[in-house]
Amino acid sequence: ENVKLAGCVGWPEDVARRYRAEGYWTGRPLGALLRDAARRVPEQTALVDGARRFTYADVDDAADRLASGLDGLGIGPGDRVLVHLPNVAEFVTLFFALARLGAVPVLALPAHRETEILHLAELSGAVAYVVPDVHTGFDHRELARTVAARVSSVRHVLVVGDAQEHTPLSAVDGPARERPDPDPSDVAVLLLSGGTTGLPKLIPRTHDDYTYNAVASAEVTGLDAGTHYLAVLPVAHNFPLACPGLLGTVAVGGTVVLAPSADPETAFGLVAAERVTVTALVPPLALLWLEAAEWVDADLSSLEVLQVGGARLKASAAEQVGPALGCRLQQVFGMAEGLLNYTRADDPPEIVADTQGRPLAPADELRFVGPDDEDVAPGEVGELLVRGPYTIRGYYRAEEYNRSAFTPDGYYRSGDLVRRLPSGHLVVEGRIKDVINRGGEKVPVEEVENLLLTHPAVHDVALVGIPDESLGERTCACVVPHGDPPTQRELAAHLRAAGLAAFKMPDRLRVLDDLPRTTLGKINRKLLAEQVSVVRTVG
Ligand code: J2J
Repeated sequence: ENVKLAGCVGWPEDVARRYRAEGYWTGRPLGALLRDAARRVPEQTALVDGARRFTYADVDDAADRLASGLDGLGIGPGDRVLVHLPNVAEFVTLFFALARLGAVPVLALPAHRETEILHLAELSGAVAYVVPDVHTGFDHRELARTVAARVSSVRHVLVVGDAQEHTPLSAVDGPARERPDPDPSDVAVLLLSGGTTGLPKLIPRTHDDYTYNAVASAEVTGLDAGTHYLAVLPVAHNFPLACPGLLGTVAVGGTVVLAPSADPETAFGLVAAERVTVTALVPPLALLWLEAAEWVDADLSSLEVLQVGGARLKASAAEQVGPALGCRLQQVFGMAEGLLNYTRADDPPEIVADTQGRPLAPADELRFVGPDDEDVAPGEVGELLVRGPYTIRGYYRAEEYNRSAFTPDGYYRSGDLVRRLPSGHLVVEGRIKDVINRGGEKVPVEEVENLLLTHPAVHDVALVGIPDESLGERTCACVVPHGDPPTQRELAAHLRAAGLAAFKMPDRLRVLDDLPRTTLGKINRKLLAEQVSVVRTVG
């Protein structure tokens, strides 16, 4: 057992030895990425957040001081800290401060609300909850009150900005000093799974595996000290955090520019002003950028690489990226559980347009299986199973779920239906897991259904994905009513009152007399999705 945080599943000892011997795991903790850059290029701009600019020396010092301050609050190795911050500089200092302490950030998304946050706080046993004061009109201090009152492990609420009765993060301070490095095989971060059935799961990533993830990704994406990476997506997500994202950029001593919002006008302004070279988008945003490039007057000539991932990008959109934005497209098929696939700079154009890339590491082991868990014929579509040097062997504190989410020999069952071309590139064809991929935002079907069932007018419900031009798919709640059918507005209000993230609100409502079932009595989701996807023409 090489992971000391209780509730985690480590790699078998012989496998771990091999990953070290083959150079995947170098023993470098995440905190060292920043430290090394601060030594090499102390005066280089590390971080831009609005009018605030920080050199590597600044961020390094701020992280050390914050680490001491957190230490002073009694936060130490192995403690979980629930981080619920948007793209602000404090996210970066806090992330590295925790890395240096050996404490473990739990990375919630800005869109998450009470339902998700309470679940994450309880599941992780977080000792602290870190929030902005008000973000996009939502007062996080109020939510923090609820969390502190309801989750007994939470001893500290730290606020970026006006803290009211809570502790301002800026007051958490102490002398900058070097500390002993955490063990590189320790858990460094708990990411959220977008890919699982039921409530969100926590993904334990170690220093060794996540450092490899960021450094190797920086290499395939071609980052170097001249990189200006624009973080458009929330940096709490694996893609902009470490694929190569923020951590990959720090690893090469480049500059990270934090975008306060993802809309093209804001982002294009930052691209022009900061001479941005690389950014990462989900497909709906990429489509928006392609359109906006025609009417927003901004100099995008610095852009070299646009990464697109999180959901399938249409080939027609992929082909437009070069001509419209004047940069190279990199498709990314990734998952917070580990495996990353990238198209490469020297791939032929049709591979870049038509595939979701190929695995990052030569040691990534992929299988494509049918319902019987047998390998499908080469080139056929099967469920993608994976294990490798940066793919987890188990979710955090999920012993029972892990038995079905992983094979006995340690492969992660991705739930994605994928085929592999002779070149090794992958094409994502669909999925078998109960998650709706709403333009890269993952909607866990069961979680939403269970909340909908608590509405008095809902007798039975199924949430299904229906095709959508820009999002790829959107959600439709198929409701069998109890008495008068509820309206979509009532259902949304009900879910909002329960504190569910806005992206999980059903986009559509269909009222039905009953739900189609399989012979085993389970809801026939496939048939249901087909039924409600049919555009009804009025005769
Ligand atoms: C189709 N489906 C895709 C793609 C992810 C980089 C990029 C994305 C994520 C991510 C990530 C897809 N085409 N190009 O962590 O580092 C779907 C699959 C996958 C699930 C994982 C990264 N790229 N997907 O999206 O953990 O279904 O990670 O299993 O949020 O998104 O979701 P998530």
